[in-house]
Amino acid sequence: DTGDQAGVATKTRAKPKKPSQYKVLLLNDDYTPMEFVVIVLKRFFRMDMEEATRVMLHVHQKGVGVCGIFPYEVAETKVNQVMDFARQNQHPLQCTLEKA
Ligand code: NFA
Repeated sequence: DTGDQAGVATKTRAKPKKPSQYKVLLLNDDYTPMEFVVIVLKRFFRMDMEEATRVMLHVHQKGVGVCGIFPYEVAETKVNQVMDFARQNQHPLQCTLEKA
């Protein structure tokens, strides 16, 4: 530190920052079957049946819900996996990122 006040440390050094965290959000739509959303939450977010059902119903009722919070690269991978899986099965399910 190069603080000019005696005994007062100032923040001059580069401080390692925690990697920023991102929420992975699932959006409601009128067409994706509820069972498919539960499968997605179990497969990509390692939820059990009870938690997957709770999160699916939350998204269904509120319009949006959080599947999990991850470092950016992990969150981006999850979004891509969900979007690919939905597309392969011809469902319009949408998944996105938001800074936590
Ligand atoms: N709203 C969808 C339905 O009634 C279910 C759904 C829930 C879709 C959560 C997307 C996300 N079939």
